[in-house]
Amino acid sequence: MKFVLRALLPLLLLVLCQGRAAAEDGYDLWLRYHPLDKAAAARVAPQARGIVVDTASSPTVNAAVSELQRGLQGMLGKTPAVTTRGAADTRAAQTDGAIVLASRDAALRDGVSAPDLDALGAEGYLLRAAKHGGKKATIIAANSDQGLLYGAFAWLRAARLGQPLDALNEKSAPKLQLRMLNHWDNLDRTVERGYAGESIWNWWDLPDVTDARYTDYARANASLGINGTVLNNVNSKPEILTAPWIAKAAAVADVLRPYGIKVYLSARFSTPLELKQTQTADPLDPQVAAWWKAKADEIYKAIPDFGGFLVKANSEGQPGPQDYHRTHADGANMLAAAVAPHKGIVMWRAFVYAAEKPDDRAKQAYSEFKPLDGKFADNVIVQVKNGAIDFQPREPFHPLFGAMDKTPLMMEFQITKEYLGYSTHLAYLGTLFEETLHSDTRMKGKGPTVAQVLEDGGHLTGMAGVANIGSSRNWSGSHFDQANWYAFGRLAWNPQASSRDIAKEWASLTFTPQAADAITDIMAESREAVVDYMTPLGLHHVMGTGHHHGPAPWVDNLGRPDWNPVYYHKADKNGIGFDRSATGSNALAQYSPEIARLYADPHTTPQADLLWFHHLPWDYKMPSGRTLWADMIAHYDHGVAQVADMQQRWQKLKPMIDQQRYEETAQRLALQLKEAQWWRDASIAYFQSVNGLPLPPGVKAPAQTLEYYKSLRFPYAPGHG
Ligand code: GCW
Repeated sequence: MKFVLRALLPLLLLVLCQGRAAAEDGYDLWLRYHPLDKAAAARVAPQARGIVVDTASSPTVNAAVSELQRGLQGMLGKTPAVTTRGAADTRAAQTDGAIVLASRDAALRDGVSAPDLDALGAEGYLLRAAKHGGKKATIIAANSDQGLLYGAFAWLRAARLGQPLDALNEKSAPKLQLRMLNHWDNLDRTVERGYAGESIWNWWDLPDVTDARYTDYARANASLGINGTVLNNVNSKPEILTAPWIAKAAAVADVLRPYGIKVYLSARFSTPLELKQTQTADPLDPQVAAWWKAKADEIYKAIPDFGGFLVKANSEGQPGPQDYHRTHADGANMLAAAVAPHKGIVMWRAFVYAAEKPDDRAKQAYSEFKPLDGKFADNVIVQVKNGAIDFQPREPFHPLFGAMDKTPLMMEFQITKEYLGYSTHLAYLGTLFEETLHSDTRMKGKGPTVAQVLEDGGHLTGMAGVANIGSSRNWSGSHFDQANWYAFGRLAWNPQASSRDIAKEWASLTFTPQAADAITDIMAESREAVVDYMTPLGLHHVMGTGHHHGPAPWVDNLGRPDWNPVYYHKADKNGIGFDRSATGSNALAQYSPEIARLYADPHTTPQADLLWFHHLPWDYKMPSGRTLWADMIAHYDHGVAQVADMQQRWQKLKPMIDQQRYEETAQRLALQLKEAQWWRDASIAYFQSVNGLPLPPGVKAPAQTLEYYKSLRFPYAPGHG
């Protein structure tokens, strides 16, 4: 027996070790409650001797308790005892070091002031080292169960980030009301612009089978304060609003509800007509309005806290009110009236452009929505993409921000990286989000910034992120793409937070505090690297047709002018760039007079947006002293060099990162380097074929001919139909 054991021991150890390594597949996200080292455990354990639930029990409170238990079990290897109301006197003397989940009343008894609690609003929380029943304790207080849940996550975060738990005094309340994911998930489980496997929603098995992953999804989102999710693609199908699918959505809603996450659906404007239940989808037709009212009633019966509808109308071929010569406001208000009795809302997208209109695509949303300012019902919020074209690696902020005084606007960011290298390129989007949010609209001299516009939006405020979540084991397709989900959630809670702080926090929680600074440095430079090797100096939309993978600045033969890269860069023998000043499309006039004035002159236009607003000669003198052509090339080269740099920095971190996540990231960085080089080479080869200029001295010629780059095809690229 002994001998057998001894012989088996190495095998056993191997299995155990592999078991541990396998746990490092990224599934745990930033909620990775691994055993703390000795010093950290000595700091945390005395502050977590018990959990006291000084509030009435509810599914949400239970979720908070079980998260604390899970976290403490993971970090300390033991679960503290829980004292609940009813079962015991929760105010009776405990030992020092309990975590107390305190309702408003309980918090007042523990000495938290009413104004402090008032400041938390409906969803905020407070963490404070105080006394409870005469003993030292940490009070987690809130005005709602949801606030307590957020507080529990915040305490766990503080514990893992090494904050002094015995001196906690943190108050936090969300600055926006709607903190929302938008899934572009189709009913067949494909995901438009999804690079992380199939849809997380297993529609086929629902409603009878609810994947355990839905609960982990809810935990991850609640840990960031995300409180809403649109389950299906904005390119929506009528079926989603039929009884079987409402039942499926209801089953998901049941799982998410304890975590404070409401379910919303994308509605196709022509649904009643396509289901052959009305003769038209005209929003002013009483029969149509009645159909939507009845439909809303039906949905609310199944999902009493249903959030409402998200609508993409009259954009890229989707039906909408304009099909009946009605306005976006007519359409939105009709739907809004249907959900209003249930306190539902309508999020109406401003991402509209039409091929028939010869005007600059960047101007169309503003042109259509600005005249409608003040015409939307109270429960409508207009959802505006961060920039006026389409989720490019860099765009100036959308001119609608700051221009709609009487209409609440919410931000739409894209978390999934449709245009920034899918889930293979490492690009931290926190810096992109922050850049837009910090942009100064200069509508009132100095300010408001886009973040302030969002926060002052009126009685509805919000931010949406197009999700990068799928059924892939690590959720987002790559480990670093998890950071983009994280950053979105943290910025939706506080749009003025620093992307660098968020990156560091994420890196500490997801990897290890020892590597956090180095990882943060990689992240901080990563998105600018993408801009440099793909679209430097304000270039945009030069990606491959349809799938948007790789460079294709040469494409000029698509059905509509504004689908062609040549439409966006307008390069010819003499120069390059889109003139959006008064001599061109004058999109600049949609911004505040001060921005319009500043950007009218290429010399006072930020270099990063130069070719977005100006068409300039190839020999235009840049502040660097180089010509525009030489400067562009320098940017391409810099982008490639940055990726090489990121790769080397990652290699140095090897001893600090578990093997699986190290390798998976290293492989992607190697691929990114190849693709960055491809972007650089193909772009230079093409633009050189247009301008006929020699390469500046010392610049390496592209590795292949332009014909070679043009010949590449990607019919099976993911995320695209
Ligand atoms: O970014 C573009 C995408 C489309 C998307 C559209 C939109 C859902 O290429 O795939 O459709 O924007 O935002 O509606």
